[in-house]
Amino acid sequence: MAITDKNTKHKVKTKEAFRKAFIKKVEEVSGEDFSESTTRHQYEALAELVMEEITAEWAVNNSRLHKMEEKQIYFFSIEFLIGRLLKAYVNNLGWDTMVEETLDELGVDYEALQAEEHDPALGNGGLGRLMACFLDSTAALGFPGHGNGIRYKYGLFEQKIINNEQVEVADIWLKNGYPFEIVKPDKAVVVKYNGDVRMEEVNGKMQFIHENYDPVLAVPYDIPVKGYRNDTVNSLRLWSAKPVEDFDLSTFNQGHFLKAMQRKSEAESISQILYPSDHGFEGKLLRLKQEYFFVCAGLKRIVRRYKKHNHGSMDGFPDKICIHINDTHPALCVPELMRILVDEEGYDWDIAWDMTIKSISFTNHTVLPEALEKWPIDMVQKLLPRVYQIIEEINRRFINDMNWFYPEQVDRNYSMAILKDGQVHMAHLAIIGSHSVNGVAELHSKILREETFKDFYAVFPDRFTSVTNGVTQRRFMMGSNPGLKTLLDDTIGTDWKKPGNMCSLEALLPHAEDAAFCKKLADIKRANKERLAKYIKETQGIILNPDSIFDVQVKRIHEYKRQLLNILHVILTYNQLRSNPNADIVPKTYILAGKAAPSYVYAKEVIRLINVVADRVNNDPLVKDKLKVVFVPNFNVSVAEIIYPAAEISEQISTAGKEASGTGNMKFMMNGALTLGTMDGANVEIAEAVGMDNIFTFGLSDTEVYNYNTHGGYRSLEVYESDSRLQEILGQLINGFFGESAGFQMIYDSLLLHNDTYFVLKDFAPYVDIQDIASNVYRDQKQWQKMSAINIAHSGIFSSDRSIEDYEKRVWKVK
Ligand code: T68
Repeated sequence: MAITDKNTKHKVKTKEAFRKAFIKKVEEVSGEDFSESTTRHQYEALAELVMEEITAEWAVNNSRLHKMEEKQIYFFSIEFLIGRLLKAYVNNLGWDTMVEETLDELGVDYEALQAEEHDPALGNGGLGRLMACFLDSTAALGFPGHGNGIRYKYGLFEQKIINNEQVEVADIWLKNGYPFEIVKPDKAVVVKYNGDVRMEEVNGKMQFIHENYDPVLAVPYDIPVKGYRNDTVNSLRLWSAKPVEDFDLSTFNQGHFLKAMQRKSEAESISQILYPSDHGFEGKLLRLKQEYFFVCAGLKRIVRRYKKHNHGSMDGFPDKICIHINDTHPALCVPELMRILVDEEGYDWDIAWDMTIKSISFTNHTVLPEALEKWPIDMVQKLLPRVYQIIEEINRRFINDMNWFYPEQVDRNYSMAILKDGQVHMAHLAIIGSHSVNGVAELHSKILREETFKDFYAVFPDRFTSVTNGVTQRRFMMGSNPGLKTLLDDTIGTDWKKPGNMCSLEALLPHAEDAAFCKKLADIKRANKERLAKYIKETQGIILNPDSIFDVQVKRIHEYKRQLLNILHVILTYNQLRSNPNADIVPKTYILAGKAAPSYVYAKEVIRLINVVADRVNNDPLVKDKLKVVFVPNFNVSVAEIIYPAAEISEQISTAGKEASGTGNMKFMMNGALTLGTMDGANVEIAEAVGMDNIFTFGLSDTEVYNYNTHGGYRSLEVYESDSRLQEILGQLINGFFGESAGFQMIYDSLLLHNDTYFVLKDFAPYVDIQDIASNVYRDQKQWQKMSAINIAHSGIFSSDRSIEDYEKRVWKVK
């Protein structure tokens, strides 16, 4: 039942109709009178009403899309970190005021109702969250764009902090069901692993027959992606793995019950877990199965749909379909599409290759060598025998062409091979098989061109482009910071909220000088800080001082992101306060959060250090209200939505050249926090947008880091020996200062014995200086609020609407 008025095409969204429908639905889902209903029932009821409304629109959309009038974009990604959806749907439907008022009148706590939704953690961090922002923007702009990924049974682990250490707990996100997906068993497809490939001549043509394979069923679950107040509803399709038959009956009948069950669980294991590492390549067979799983299943459905529309032919496919691969995890799209075109559709190799390249585009998300995917050749060959043959042929032709065009460069040509050193180099496969390769910020794209993929850039200069990341303001500002949204509406009107129009926030600039406006901005920040303080008090029992600066670093824990630099500075401040408790410092609260990959021992040590320092500092009566440190456990999308609006300083302090873009930096900026960071990733573009007077930058440049790394010349010990502050702090890491059992030898050694790979000590003094400068500016609240307003005013280019428009113009050319 959609809440519709039968006389008009459009839905009636009167409060009265909604109120009636809501009460009725609550009674249906609970089987009780409304007055007896629980928050859970109310959540389920609202979710159902929302879905009924959206699915009606979805059906209309899907039949339009099936006509293939427009070019369609498919995002292939191993992660989609979508976050809670209920409120986003309500807002995108334009139901927000109606729902808020009605629930309020009915005495229903809307916040508590939303908290009933288990936050789906189907991604690690930036890469997966970017996909979710892109889906939101694609729909908001009215483009037909869909996601294709895996429906993991267990999302990213829940992080608990026990005895100051990270403990991982399974995330059973589906335990109470998930109301926003529709399972489509009739659209399931078979994915084939292992087996043998045989050649056979049929009608004078060679055919490749894949036999004796292990089949796995891929079952699609579709989640609607509703555009902001428009009639677009796209789809996020997540695939779940099932055995083709629930039991292998023949095995079962022969009395091998355990064996039959084993087959079942082997199949299901493919979509069981999300790999919890965001920057390390493990090379596990199960991961390779996952990669082929969603690639094969996704392409099958897209091809089937296209052929249905195109009278059974794949001709013209690249004019109607864009396959966008999010990092290299879906790079098997290249040989798989070739396999379909050549083996199944009978195209000549060259034509198929041309179609494949025209269809596929590739985004790279990191330059860290340890994250680059390289699969052992024998593993790929065994698991995917036919796909591997195709990779071999792609590689053979590529090297042949290279040697033909560049006969004098055989070494370089070989270095670009897909197959070398016994491995399949997935980035090479992705570059060779795409018409477009992009980095995610200007600096990152420059590093790709000049360092990481320099040889490819020399050969395919036109293939390389750059699209700076963006984030959806609808979730990370309008949704999570309603106070700010209203202030902006009241100050400059509501046009800035139209999709694709966030740059009109620049109209705010003249108001940055206006004391009354700045006062309101400060009041909103204050309220958001109190909201976060309340959350932290309730969940952790720590009491924060809302008059202190809220200095925030929230992101995955990684050496290159340098949470260590942050905490060393905290220890310095603590030492200063211990020697002079009356020092005139601006009170400060350091808030950190983030998960470490379970196998990343060093990152877990950093988490332990932060928590140990927090314990010590927060319980020392000497520091009073001047210094607090909080590590917020289990950072995820919903926690993030409370933290960003409350932040005043956004810590973006990665070693220059290492953070491809960062997207948290953008979320902070739109909420009025000032960036304190290195000239890395998109920080560079934030600095350009706001001007150097409105950002706090410090530290080595990417070129300086590069030069040290290539020519040497950095000795961390020298820095240590010349800075007594560092001597004291590093001493405290190992001399029992933080308690007998709280030594941090591993961290100490990395900084001094192993020459500090990420230049923490080198950047320490400039970091301390810039922190002091920021604190001093904060004393001048007028100045601070002005800078904050300027940051908000220039944040429009960091909307993912802008990113999608750039992709549209530079890569997909949908229009
Ligand atoms: C991030 N990468 C970048 N990777 O680090 C960040 N990796 O700078 C950028 O803003 C963001 O991508 C979006 O472009 C990741 O988040 C992963 O999560 C990841 C996951 C699995 C394997 C490798």
